[in-house]
Amino acid sequence: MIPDFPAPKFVPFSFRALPVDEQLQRADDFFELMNTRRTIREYSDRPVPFELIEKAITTAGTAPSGANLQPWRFVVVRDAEIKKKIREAAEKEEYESYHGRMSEKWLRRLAPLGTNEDKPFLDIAPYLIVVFRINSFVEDGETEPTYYSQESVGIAVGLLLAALHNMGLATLTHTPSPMKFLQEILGRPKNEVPFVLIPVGYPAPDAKVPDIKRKPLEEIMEMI
Ligand code: IYR
Repeated sequence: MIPDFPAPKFVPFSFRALPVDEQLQRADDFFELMNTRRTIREYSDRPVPFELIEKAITTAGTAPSGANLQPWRFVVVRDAEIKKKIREAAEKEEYESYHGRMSEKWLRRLAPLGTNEDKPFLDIAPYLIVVFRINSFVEDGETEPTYYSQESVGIAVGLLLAALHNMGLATLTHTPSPMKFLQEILGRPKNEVPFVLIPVGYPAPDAKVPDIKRKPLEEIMEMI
């Protein structure tokens, strides 16, 4: 090992082994919970306690990450004016996407979901969580890259969605393309790359979701 590298430091890990029947029960309960999650595109403006958002982001921050660099930033937007700016900019990009940038194959795949360039959820949902991926950082005057940041941030977003769903909140993973306007509107530095925009709130009382199915286990798992 190179002499001036930091020495690893270990602490005991406290592990509580669960009886198998409790493992099975928890496995069922968690699946049942997650199986009720749906992407929601119609929101109520009913306010959401901010503590819930903080707890969800704290949970997302438990995700594993490359070299433990935790290359994520969660920008929470509650301000109505900023939400409106984001909606306008997103709808402008989405108009271009739906009217020429997306291929016919892509549009055909989206047709069953009923999406289009109108994004009312961007100013109706009480919060937008804009997730940024930190691709480099400066320490002691030196620029360093982060590692596996796509994977790391993807995992953190998965935990965030699960945490919010567990709290009884609805979410949508929205990826307006290109997303550079988010960096500008939210005043983020260049090393923070927009990753996904997540409206959070309660579903509108009359919200509908597309009639789509999840692949069964046999289709997604291979046992060898
Ligand atoms: N970003 C666009 C288009 C879109 C793309 C995919 I892939 C989706 O699964 C859903 C939508 C939009 O948000 O409408």
